[in-house]
Amino acid sequence: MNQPVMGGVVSINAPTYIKHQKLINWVAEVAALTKPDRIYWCDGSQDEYDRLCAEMVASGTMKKLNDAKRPNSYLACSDPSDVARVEDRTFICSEKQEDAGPTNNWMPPAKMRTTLHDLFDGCMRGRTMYVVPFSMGPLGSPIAHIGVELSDSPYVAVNMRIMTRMGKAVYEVLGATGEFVPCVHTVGAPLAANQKDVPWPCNPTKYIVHYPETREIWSYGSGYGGNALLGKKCFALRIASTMGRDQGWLAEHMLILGVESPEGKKHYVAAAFPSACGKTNFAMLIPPKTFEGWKVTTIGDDIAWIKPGKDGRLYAINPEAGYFGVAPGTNTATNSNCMASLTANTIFTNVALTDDGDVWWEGMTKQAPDHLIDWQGKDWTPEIAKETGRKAAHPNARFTVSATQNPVLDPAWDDPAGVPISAFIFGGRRSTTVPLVTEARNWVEGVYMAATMGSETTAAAAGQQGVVRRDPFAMLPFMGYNMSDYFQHWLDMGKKIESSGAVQPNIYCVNWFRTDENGKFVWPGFGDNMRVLKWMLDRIEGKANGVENVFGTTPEFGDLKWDGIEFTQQQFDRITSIDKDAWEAELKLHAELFDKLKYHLPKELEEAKAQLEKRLAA
Ligand code: O2Y
Ligand code: MN
Repeated sequence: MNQPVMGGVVSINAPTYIKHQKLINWVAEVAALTKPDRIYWCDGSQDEYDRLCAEMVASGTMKKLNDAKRPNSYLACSDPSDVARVEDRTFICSEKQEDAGPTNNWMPPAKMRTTLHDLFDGCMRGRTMYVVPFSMGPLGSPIAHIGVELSDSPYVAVNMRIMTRMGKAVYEVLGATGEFVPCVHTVGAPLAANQKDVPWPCNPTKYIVHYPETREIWSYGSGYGGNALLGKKCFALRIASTMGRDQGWLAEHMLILGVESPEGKKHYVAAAFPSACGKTNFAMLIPPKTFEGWKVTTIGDDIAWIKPGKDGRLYAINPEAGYFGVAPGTNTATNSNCMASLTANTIFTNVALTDDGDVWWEGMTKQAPDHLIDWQGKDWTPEIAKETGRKAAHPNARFTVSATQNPVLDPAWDDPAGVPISAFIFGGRRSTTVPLVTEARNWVEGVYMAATMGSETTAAAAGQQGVVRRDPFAMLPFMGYNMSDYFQHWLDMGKKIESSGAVQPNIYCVNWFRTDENGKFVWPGFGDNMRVLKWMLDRIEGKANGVENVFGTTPEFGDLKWDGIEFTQQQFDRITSIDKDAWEAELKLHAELFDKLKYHLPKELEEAKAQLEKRLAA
């Protein structure tokens, strides 16, 4: 049954259905370095998932929730030091520093390899190394790619089963010689003989390392989210963006949704927002009741892989198979489709535990339960929260759930051909300055809008919150190469579509987050974003008006459908007005960004900026 290959002390015991000798040799090599006690080859079955979860319940890593409340669901609470992506420990190790660019941490690959070699030497002692084969995208799709993650975390193995197409079938697609992205992950906490484990092993030293030229990922010290589930940000964005540059496609931090009109006309749009700007909510949007017959369906909530089709149009897949969404703030009013997705078969991380064995987080219900065990295992009551400000759930608490539990999952979500993209939307969290919606007049203007996006920071990444940071294309933490070369790649893709004779997708810039003098959001957001979406689709169909201004084309009050909401012209003006002084200041920030990115910065973008400045001054 097995093909034993000795790699150091541990027996490799690769299953005989794996025909890929290079993969087996690589597993042996990594095992020889990391020295796990055992190697386990994941098959992706339900039995395996249940068994690994039961083992984690026994070891204290997870709690099983009350089956009567939330069947087959679990709660994991991380070490308090390991709660978010660690951008300052994330490295792009290209041979040349300018290929990583000024927005990425960089170290020469040879130097990083030496550092990591020492850290990985024996790092899995006392643990099991899980071999996790996964496909990003529908198995065998021409838009999909394969990865294999070696991890000493069973939490990673079970989360990868939800987040990707994980298991045996991947080896069939790989065959004897197929390409895969090798991903090595360790929590960095080897166990000495008889040493008792902790519920969430991790290491204060963290490295999230990408080698774009050899397409490898090495992650050390964290068991959390994007640091550890290497198919997500590391592969599907950082490594895939470099693959896209080299192969002529796009790997983007974008949700993909389908919108169907009452007449049955359907469009797919892809939308980029920085972390924790409500991408999951937008992807599962429920139109207002007055939008009878309009349907919004989800292809993906976080990442899009987009390749040109034979007809020259862009076709997108969601490379993921599940959602790793932010729990706090999610409720039946903000995202009832999401809440419906979470009723069973879900892994929760860093939310609070109720006395009857269910979960709770801030914003889940209007009234908090009288008593909870918070994400750090401490008693929590509303009174304690009032006195201390202590949250029951960590602000970056997450759920991991299969896409198939989403009641509005698009029928084409698993289509290997992908879906044609009619529009790109770029948005940020801006309390001032940026209007509700603007349509770019052409591809270059759209790329300029996306390149200069800014957003107020949130809890999704470690670091200061609430400050505006430039986040081009919402890709700042996820770019695998030089940002200016990426802008050029987008410009080239636009030209490629144009020269094929296909219609380029429209490009829009949106901002749901402008506030009034009391700091309250003026735009209701959530389902009401449908009003903006409808205007975009009507524009694509040539059915809606707009007015040209300094930055592009925007709707007038009467161009949006207002049935079912009391929203005044005055409120509309408040979120669409263009403050000349604010924009002069904003353009100075664009200039600062362009100065930082001056190496290889496309001339077209500098020209677009000069034209904007001219129009603003007129
Ligand atoms: O990956 C994490 O640890 C949390 S951040 C995250 C999770 C899911 C989707 N997007 C993000 C993000 O930061 O953009
Ligand atoms: Mn994201």
